[in-house]
Formats: sequence, structure tokens, C-alpha cells
Amino acid sequence: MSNDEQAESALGALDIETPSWGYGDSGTRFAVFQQPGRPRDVFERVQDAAEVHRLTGTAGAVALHFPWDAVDDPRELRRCLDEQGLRVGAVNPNLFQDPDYKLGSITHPHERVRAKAVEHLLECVRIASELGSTAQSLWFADGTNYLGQDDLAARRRRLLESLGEVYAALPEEQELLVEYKLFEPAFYATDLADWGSSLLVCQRLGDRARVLVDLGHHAQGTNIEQIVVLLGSEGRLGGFHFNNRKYADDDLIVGSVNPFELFLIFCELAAPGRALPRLTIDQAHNVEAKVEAMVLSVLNLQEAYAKALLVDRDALSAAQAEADVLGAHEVLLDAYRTDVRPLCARVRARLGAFEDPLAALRESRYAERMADTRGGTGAVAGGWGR
Ligand code: RM4
Ligand code: MN
Ligand code: MN
Repeated sequence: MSNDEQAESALGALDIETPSWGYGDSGTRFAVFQQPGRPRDVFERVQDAAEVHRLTGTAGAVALHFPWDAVDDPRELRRCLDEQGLRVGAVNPNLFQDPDYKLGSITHPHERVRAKAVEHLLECVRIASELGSTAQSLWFADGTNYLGQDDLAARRRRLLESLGEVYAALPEEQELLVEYKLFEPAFYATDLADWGSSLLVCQRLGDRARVLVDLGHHAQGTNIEQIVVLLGSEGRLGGFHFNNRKYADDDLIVGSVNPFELFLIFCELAAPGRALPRLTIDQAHNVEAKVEAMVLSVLNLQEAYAKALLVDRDALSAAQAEADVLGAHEVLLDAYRTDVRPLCARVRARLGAFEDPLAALRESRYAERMADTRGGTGAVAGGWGR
């Protein structure tokens, strides 16, 4: 197979999870903006996810968030996913909205609150089993705002203890993905602030605990592609939450602010001998149309991956071996400058999707049809809008 054929076949196998919570109402710290046609429940969120997959051919799974996506009978949700031609992605517990968690969840100073948090995590393990999901994706809002507010070492002990309980209850087919975030909502000391803090926890827990990298969760200027290499070489890179940011955890469309960084990340994710980890979009589209934003996000991921697949790895290794600093750099730039849009369009068509998914979305009038059937604005349950 030629390099191009190889790239084409790898690109066709790209598999992105879109987030149920990215379809519902969301907002800034200041307001939640309601959009006409927004899904009113998890079944309609799944319907939107299916539309994104139909258009792009590359978004075959949907990540779920509980209790936002809670239903009386999980079998009904499983059936709905099947009917829509989607798989269930990671299950994301929610330990950041209940007033009990104001001072933390699994690190909270009070035993009662920690027990409640652990019980929710265990419930999510059960839900995942019922839905056939293979991952718990954990993000904790835990941390402190003022020095002296709580004992940092004790918080670390509580965290390990609580997660130890959850890990022990995890069935074979599920893994724990442990996300970290430097800042927000705690601003003095976040309990899992960086990849190192998460990695240490994962190493204590066991092989099925791995780190999840969210692109909005680092200090400015952090070299994410190097984190991919470090975690990858320890076998601990569990997954990615894609989005883009300018300043903080902005959750903008992936690749919209810094497409070059996204390309560099994919260069490491797709390096020879590496298997792609779980790839999920984690975004909140506050001012842009949601389905359209998700489609564009998938397209940006396809293009970044395609460019990374076109890197001439032999030429790169040769230049590196000869200490040809700018020669090696040029190999990367060559791939980055390639117009991969025709390649991506070809692959999408082969997958039974659309050469131009955004045009197809507009022509189908999906947004208008949903606004008609689902109604206009007004807060709905499940998600930030509730
Ligand atoms: C957090 C984090 C989590 C996501 C929530 C909604 O900042 O990225 O992954 O579930 O936001
Ligand atoms: Mn995230
Ligand atoms: Mn985030």
C-alpha cells in the first residue's frame, strides 16, 4: 500500500465520540443561552449525535453524562442508540452540581458527602454495565480556593481511598479515565491539577486506570503533544477531550483557534506503533448552532488526523538522525501545508457520508425541522440549562 492509501484507510477508521451534553443548552458563567430546536431529552440528544455521524461518517459513538442523561429504563436508551446506529461511549458521572459538593466530592472533609459521591460513581458503573459502555470518564471539580482551607495531604488520601473503592467495583470490561484540570472551579489548589497528579493516582489504582487529557485544562503554553508521548510511553494515555481555547477552558470548536497545535497533537497520537486512544469531543457551543458546530468539529479532527497521517515518517527519521534541525521541521510543515480536503471528502463518501457535510446539513434543513418539532426556546432538563 502506498503512503496515501494507508492514510486513506486509517482515516476511514477514525472514530470520534460526541458528547450528549454538547447538544443541549449551555452557557457561560453569566448566562445560559437557549437555542430553538435544542433537544429536550437524552433521546433527542442521541438523535442529534446520529445526524452528526450521518453527515461525517466518523462520529459513531456518543458519550453520556449522568444524571443529565438519566432515564427510567436504560434498556430503552440502549435501544434508541441501536436504532440510531450509534454506540455508547464513555459514561461521565456528574459530581459538580449538587450543593453538597461545594467543598468537594470524593475529597470532601465530611464522610457523608464522600460516601454520597462514591455511591454516585458506583451507580454510574452499574449504568455503564447496563448500557454496554466500557469506560467511566471522571472529572472532579474538587479543590480549594484559599490556602489553609483544607489539609491538602488529607484531601489526597480521601481521593485515593474513594477511587480505590470505585476501582474495586469496576467490571473487567470497564476502565477508569481520570481527567485533570489546573484551574476552575477551584482556583487555589485543584485536587487533580495536572497529568502527573492523575498518573500517580492511576498507577496506584491499577492497569485499567488511565489519564484523560482535555485540551482546555492546562496552563497557557503547555506542550500537549509531549504529554501524549509521556503518557503513551507508560501505557497510560486513556483518552482525549477535544476542544479549543484562547484563554481558559473555553470549550470552543476544536481546531478553531489553533489548528497547528491540533496537527502536532495528532502527529504524536498517530506516530508509528501507537494505537489511538478514546477520542471524544468535549465542547459547549454557546453562540454557534450546535449540530453545525459539532459537524465542523469532526471535520477539523478528520483534517488534523489526515495531515498527521501524511507526515513522511522515513524522511522525518532520516533528518532527525542527521541532526538536520530545519529539515526535520520542514517535513512536518510539508504535511501541515497539504490541502487534505479532497482526501477527507473522498473518505467520507466511501463511508457513505457526505463530501461536504456542512452544505448537506444546511440543505437538509435539519435545524429548521428540529425547531419546528421540538419547539422554540425555554429551559429543558438535562445539562447546563436545567
Ligand atoms: C469539565 C470537564 C468535564 C466535563 C464538564 C462538563 O470542565 O471538562 O470533562 O464533563 O466540564
Ligand atoms: Mn473534559
Ligand atoms: Mn473542561
